[in-house]
Amino acid sequence: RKNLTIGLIPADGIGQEVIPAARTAIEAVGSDIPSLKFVDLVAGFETFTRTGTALPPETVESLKEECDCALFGSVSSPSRKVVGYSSPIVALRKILDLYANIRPVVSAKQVSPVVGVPPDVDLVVVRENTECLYIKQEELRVTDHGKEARATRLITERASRRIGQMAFDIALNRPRQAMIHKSNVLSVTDGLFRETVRAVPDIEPKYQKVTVMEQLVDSAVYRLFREPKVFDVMVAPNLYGDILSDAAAALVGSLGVVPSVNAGDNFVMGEPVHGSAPDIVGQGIANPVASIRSAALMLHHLGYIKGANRIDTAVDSVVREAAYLTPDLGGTARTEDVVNEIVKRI
Ligand code: NAD
Ligand code: K
Ligand code: MN
Repeated sequence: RKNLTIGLIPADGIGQEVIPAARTAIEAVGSDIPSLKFVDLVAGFETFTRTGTALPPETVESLKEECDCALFGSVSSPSRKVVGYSSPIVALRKILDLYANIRPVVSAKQVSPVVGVPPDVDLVVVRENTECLYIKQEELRVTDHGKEARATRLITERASRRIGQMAFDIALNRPRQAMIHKSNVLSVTDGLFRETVRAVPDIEPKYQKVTVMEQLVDSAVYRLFREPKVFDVMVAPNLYGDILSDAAAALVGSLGVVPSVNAGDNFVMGEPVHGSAPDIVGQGIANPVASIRSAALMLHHLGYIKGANRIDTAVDSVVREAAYLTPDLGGTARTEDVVNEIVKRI
């Protein structure tokens, strides 16, 4: 690869604070990435209130035509329906066919100030990213007995198979794969997911060496808290994967350290798992680690292994020191202290 053009979409809230941090970290390994270029792009609720659309066509066009990959921050989606608004991140995953959301959740070793955090969590949530309840087909009608709301949940064989393949690929380097579902209740939808993922090794024998286990989603959350070490790769439909990764984030101390990539066959987008964190926005204390690690994960996915490893190694060493922990991890460091130190160590 000759050039690397990265679209930057900080979007709302602390996205504006942590995506510039991720950019700084990538620039610090710039010598490993020839012809690095950044393109600033807009999306989000603030963009919606300003322009009437949360995902301007120019942003989509630039991502498709100009960018090799992107970093997305976080969007502030209102809990109530706002006419004309629709989440740009859900739309982007669909438009760019980023069908897998890969979320490694790893304990930062020796984060001693974080009380009660088990030191040995090391798992990857592989979340299906295009369907399930996130197709957002909801309807509201008024009946004789009051309002009635319905949502359609879509599970297809195609999407289940490709997320299954992605998960088995990741599991080739790890001993175990757990399928998470609720097919005891939802035997048709989750049943199809389960059956399709289970059948992946029949199609591709190289996956037969992976040990497969299953766990219903509710008891999976319970077990995650009781004995996180049993989990390795967790593959799940969209909604369960979303919930599981936030739960797993609690185990490692904070959502502020958990990265992800949205990956498809032709594009990859790094994105911290957390949202726009309105409770801490503008205070300069957002933890930039999730975004910086998302940048490293994205570079790794693109084959820039050396640059990715340099970022990760620097982050590993910085989060070991109490002086560089932000308030979410029990410290008093500010975003810029952490970023400066990471860049220094890179
Ligand atoms: P959130 O992830 O924004 O925040 C949850 C808690 O974690 C808050 O206490 C927050 O301060 C803390 N936190 C999150 N990231 C942090 C960081 N980097 N450093 C320090 N602390 C951090 O979830 P929420 O409060 O449920 O949602 C807020 C908004 O974010 C909502 O509008 C929601 O729609 C949106 N959201 C967006 C995405 C996305 O962009 N993909 C994901 C989740 C939520
Ligand atoms: K996010
Ligand atoms: Mn989420």
